[in-house]
Amino acid sequence: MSFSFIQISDIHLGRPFSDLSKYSVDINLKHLYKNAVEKALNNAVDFAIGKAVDFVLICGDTFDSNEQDFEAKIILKEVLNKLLSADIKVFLICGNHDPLSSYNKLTFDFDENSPIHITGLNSKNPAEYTLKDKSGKNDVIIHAFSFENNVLKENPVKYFTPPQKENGGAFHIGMLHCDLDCSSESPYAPCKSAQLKDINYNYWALGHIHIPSVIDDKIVYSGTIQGRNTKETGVHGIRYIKVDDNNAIAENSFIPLDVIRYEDLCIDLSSSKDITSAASVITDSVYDLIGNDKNTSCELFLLRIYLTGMVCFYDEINEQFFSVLSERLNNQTQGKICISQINNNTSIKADLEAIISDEGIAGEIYKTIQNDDNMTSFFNSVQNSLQKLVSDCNYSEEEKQKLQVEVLNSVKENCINICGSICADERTVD
Ligand SMILES: [Mn+2]
Repeated sequence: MSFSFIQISDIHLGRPFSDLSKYSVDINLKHLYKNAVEKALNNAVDFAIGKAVDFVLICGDTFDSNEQDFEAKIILKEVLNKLLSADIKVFLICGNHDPLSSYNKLTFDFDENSPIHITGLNSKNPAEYTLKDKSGKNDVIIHAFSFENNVLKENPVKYFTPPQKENGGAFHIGMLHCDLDCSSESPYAPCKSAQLKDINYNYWALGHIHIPSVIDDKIVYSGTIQGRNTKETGVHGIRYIKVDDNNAIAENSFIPLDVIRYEDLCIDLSSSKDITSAASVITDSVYDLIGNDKNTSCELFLLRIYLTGMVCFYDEINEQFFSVLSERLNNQTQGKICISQINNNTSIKADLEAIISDEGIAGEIYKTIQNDDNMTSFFNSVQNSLQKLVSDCNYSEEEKQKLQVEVLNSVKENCINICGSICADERTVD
């Protein structure tokens, strides 16, 4: 048979949005914040029902805390019931935020025959679920592992059984909430991707890492369904997987379903001649960013903008410029964009002729950095100080050369910049 499923993770029901005070956020949006996670989750349920998937995998941290709040429980129960009525099975593992010990059997009164499986609640942990197709043949085996408590310092891979001979024809899925390829000191189920590959399952549905990450086609973190802070920038959603008759993965797609999105936008203003053309460059970049999102689920973008490049209108990039631009973008998009303070990392464009003809410190610095011998010995002394670091990195000669060119170019650029500021100051004093 061919079948399909979705992978959801790190829903963190009950977790508030943070860092909001940094954005020019309209208080009327309170309702949106309150319901964004529930909306994203319902988007996932609608998607699953629309695609008539066979089952849904929920990979841990469904609740934000051991103390699941009442509303969070209601939301999950409603979602599970919707899937149940659509004849879609659900497999849920518990993560470090919502370990097994925090689940109450009375709250989730699904019996052993129910299509809702909370791993560890109705079965021993780790659990093995076998899904049969209509002919009664074993086709999918789900190996699921839950956190029993908030911390799991041991590597959980040993709890997973490799596919057995008699199940050779089945499609094996591992479900695990873990810290992959991290330090072995991690208190959140540290393990290695090579160990997962060795188990030889057809797919690993992982939870814990909030930024969606594909380790390879078969080992995937779907990421949190809805970003909740500035560390969780970028698009969020779920994974949709279709398996064909030959047990091959025919489709493995990321489906964006988030409602509010944090984004960092870095904009180079080097090519702008003046402040108004800089404003156009910024506006165009913002529209490009939100225009790239063909999916309509996202209702609000929270942007941090970083301006870079050398500009001759440095002094004009001020508070007034920021607030005018933020307000215009917010109005033009009917409130779809809120901007935090724009970070001005631009620098004054150096007037090279003024630097070259300068008879003071700026001219001296310029002459010094133009001398290759000076720069090589400068780099050597830096390299000597960082000897251990560079040798630890096992750089090849070619990579060291490349590093030298990059470092020296960046030093030169910054020096010229500083010289430009010195000359500009001298002019002002005149
Ligand atoms: Mn999490």
